[in-house]
Amino acid sequence: MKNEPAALAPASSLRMGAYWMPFTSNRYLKRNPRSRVLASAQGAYYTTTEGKRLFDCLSGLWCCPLGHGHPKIAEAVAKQVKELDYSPAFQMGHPKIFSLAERIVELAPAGMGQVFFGNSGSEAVDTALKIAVAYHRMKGEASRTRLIGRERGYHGVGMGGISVGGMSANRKMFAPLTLHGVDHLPHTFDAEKMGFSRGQPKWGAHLADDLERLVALHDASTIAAVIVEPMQGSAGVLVPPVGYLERLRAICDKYGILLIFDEVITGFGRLGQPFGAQRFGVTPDMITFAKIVTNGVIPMGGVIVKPAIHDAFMTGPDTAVELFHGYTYSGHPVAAAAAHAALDALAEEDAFKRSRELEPVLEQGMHSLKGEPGVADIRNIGLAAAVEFEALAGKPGARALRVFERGIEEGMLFRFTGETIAVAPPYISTKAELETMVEKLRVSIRAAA
Ligand code: PXG
Ligand code: PLP
Repeated sequence: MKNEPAALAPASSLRMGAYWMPFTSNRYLKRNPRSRVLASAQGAYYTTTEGKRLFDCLSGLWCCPLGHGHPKIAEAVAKQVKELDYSPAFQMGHPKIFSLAERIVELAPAGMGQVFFGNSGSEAVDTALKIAVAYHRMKGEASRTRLIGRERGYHGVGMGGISVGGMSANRKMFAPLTLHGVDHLPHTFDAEKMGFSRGQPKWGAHLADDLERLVALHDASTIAAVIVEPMQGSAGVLVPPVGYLERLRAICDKYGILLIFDEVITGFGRLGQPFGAQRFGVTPDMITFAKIVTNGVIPMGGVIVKPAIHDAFMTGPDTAVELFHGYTYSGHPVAAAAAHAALDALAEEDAFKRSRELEPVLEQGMHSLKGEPGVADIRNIGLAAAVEFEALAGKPGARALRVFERGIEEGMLFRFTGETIAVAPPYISTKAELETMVEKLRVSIRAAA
């Protein structure tokens, strides 16, 4: 294969001490590095430094659904580096970023108007929260500062993102740094009411009414925005109950609260439509995105806003800066070139349709794991699914780790966190590859019992 390095040095030969790895059990991995270092990738497969081939069950970290080494994206990036490698982000632009913003607005649900760019989902989220608070101030409602997130939500690791996020491990260490005036809606998962749901659970729309409780408690005049993932990805594919997002939208409208959909995972086809907003038929006021916009090849993220939000800032003398926010690499030309090529490929390969076609294959396969040892729940929507386990007695998280490790032996790179295994395979997967993935997961679950 053309992307294979000439000679593979096994991971055990690497000096690993200097690299502090993110969201990783550093000591365990560095003691057991075999099959944990990736040397190359092509299509839907990685190759480890030991030469083991692994099917990419989570599309990287949810970001590479067109497969690795995509020739058109690689070519676009190489060309861009030679043509215009960097362009100052402030007070200057370059052609590809204007046209990219236009393309993203076209893909988004009707009614969105402008795009602000950053480099990651975390930056996108912090940007959206800042815009929300500043927007209300521009409109003469400076008292609207409160932000509402949701339990089990993941909104990246910025100070804003961990504040509205709802994963306790990501917050407790940093509690003194989290924002004041943040509250959380309850998460929507209930094993008794919706265990082993396929797609959207029928039960749970009423959980959105908790927003009414928060409005009564804090008063609408203090609330700027509600931010939720349409489908909670990191928490292990928690799917919104039928009617839930509609109800959140209605309550936000009633009280003038902005609704932000964090679509860092659900954007660009993971749920079979360009955005989760279209899949669920609910249009928020802002959408955050990242990941798939470049197929994961170059970092990029951003926020899509309604024109009314953008226009609220366009006041005062036209020589004044309207929004005091931005990153050195906002709208980076190489990221923009990668994004154009990724959007071209998504269209040319009819990728959203492909995602929809594979959804029932994944659903059928994953739910066939019901009854395997320790399986407590299975959930799915779009091309994403998760299996949640009962913990092994006295060893929280150990079962999912064992499944993950056995998966590698079986040629599968699963994603494990806590007691769950998540999969979000590439759109380019074949039906047979998804069926093999499920059978290897079954073998791994049995081996971990
Ligand atoms: N919002 C959402 C909804 C996300 O899923 C972020 C923000 C942050 O994006 P960045 O680019 O700053 O990481 C995310 C990221 C996993 C996993 O395995 C999920 C994410 C990242 C890494 C792993 O579930 N989501
Ligand atoms: N820290 C320092 C000292 C800087 O000068 C800058 C940007 O100029 C930043 C942080 C922010 O970096 P970035 O724009 O890449 O987010």
